[in-house]
Amino acid sequence: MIPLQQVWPDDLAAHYREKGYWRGETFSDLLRNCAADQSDRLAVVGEDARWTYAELLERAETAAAGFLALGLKPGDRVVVQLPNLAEFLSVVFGLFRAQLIPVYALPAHRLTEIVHFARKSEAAAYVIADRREGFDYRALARQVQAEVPAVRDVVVVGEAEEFVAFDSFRADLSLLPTTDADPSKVAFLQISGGSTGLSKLIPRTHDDYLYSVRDSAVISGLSADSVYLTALPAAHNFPMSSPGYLGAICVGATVVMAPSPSPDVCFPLIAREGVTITGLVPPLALLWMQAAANTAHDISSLEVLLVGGAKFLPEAARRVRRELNCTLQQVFGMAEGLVNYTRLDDPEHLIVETQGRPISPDDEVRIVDDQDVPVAEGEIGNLLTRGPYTIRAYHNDDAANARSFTDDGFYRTGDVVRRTPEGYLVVMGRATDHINRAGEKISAEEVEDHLLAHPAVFDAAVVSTPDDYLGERTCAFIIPNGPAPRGVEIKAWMRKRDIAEFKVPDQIVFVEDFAITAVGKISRRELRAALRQRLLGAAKGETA
Ligand code: OOB
Repeated sequence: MIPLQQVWPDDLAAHYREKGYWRGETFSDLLRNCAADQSDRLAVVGEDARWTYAELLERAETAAAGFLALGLKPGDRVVVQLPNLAEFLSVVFGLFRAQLIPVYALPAHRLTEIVHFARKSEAAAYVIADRREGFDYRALARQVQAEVPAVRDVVVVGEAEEFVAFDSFRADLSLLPTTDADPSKVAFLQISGGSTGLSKLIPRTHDDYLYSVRDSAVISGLSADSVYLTALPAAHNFPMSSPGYLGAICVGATVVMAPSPSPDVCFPLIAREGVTITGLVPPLALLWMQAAANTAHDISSLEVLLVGGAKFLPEAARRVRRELNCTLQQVFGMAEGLVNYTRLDDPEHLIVETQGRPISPDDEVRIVDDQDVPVAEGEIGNLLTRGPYTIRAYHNDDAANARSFTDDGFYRTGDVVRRTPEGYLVVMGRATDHINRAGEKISAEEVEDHLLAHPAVFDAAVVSTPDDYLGERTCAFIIPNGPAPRGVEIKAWMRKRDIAEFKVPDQIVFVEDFAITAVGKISRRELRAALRQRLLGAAKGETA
């Protein structure tokens, strides 16, 4: 098995420890300490669950024993693909307790993605829910096991059929490791948005991640009286740690798991549970503002709304206080590390017009031109960063690492930003070819690869186009092999490729050629940029 690692230079690691960023605490310590201090307080509310901290700890220990009883060994990787259930927390804290490594997949992922995660992480097990939104994850698990037999165990929250029922786990605590995990070691693998091809795996350590979580909780004003609503998919880095349900657990607050982020589901939960804080991507924030105008539910307990994952335009940001009667906190983060927040007491113009400033005084931010030369202060450039919770490498991916990190360890975020005189970042755009569709990052290259497998497709280039609601949507330019099929046929065919639905192009445009007249070789990036320009000025007639 390829070892998991995340290594910072010794001098920096020593500095991060000395500053108290890295405290030598593990995820298991976090829950154990919280349960010791707040045992009777409500920790988590799910569809049919209301667990105190003591109960969450007990369930996590039972889960840990159950996973180990299957024969899994500390260090084994386990793909977790669960919707927002209370069990999400007992499963992942169980895995942490057993020193197993969660690999976080989204409920929207399908066979192609799960097989990739399982292979790349060398997973030994897969945790799913039985069925959700009309989709049967057990059928998916059968296909995954057929393709990746190393995924020996499938554990199901709900009706297990031939698999192992999570409910059947018994608390044989003698199976639990007696020594603690090493807090400087990798605790879990997060999935990258992916700008080139398939998602990369992001190894995060206990030390680095818990630092970002603890300080996020302070920056977002969480206390034991807070109630955090997990509205976005719990596997995503934003609701996990910015400040997210882990931030809430850090301070002994209550976490409410919402099965869907829609106002229909979330407003009654806010009213019933007295939710004080949540996080949304921009399109959902727009939807919530619209719905708040004529809801019968009392959502006045909401104090803070975090918005991030994609650019929240100032015009929309300005409406939050008035229409939702709460404080907006913009968050610009990435699963690889760096997270920026506007502060709750910032002046209105910073909250509305910027994406915040870094968590840590030791987050190093460089804004450079395409030759990596720093631009003048206030100018627009590419954002590079390193710091106490930003990774130095992806797991097992030399090519991506060579591309994504500078020689002195800065992560190339791919984002184009400028810094205000106050030191706040404004996201201006992006240098890499991914599409940010309502916060879901889609790799142009990955979608093009799928399209090229279609017999009627000679060549394909996928670009983003602006969308009032989603922020961006995908448009695929296709040169057909002969007579052009209909766009809807291509979309239907894409859906059969067992990929997440959000990767199916929103729009398809057939063209005879890419009309690139420049002599010599043109990069895919230049090609996409040229096509995007053409689309922006194009007639609508030829689109499907
Ligand atoms: C969050 O994480 P990822 O890994 O899904 O995506 C990171 C990318 C950033 O590099 C940037 O391109 C974009 O998402 N992004 C934003 C943004 N927040 C993220 N672009 C403009 N404005 C923003 N506020 O998306 C994520 C992780 C932690 C907290 C929040 C978001």
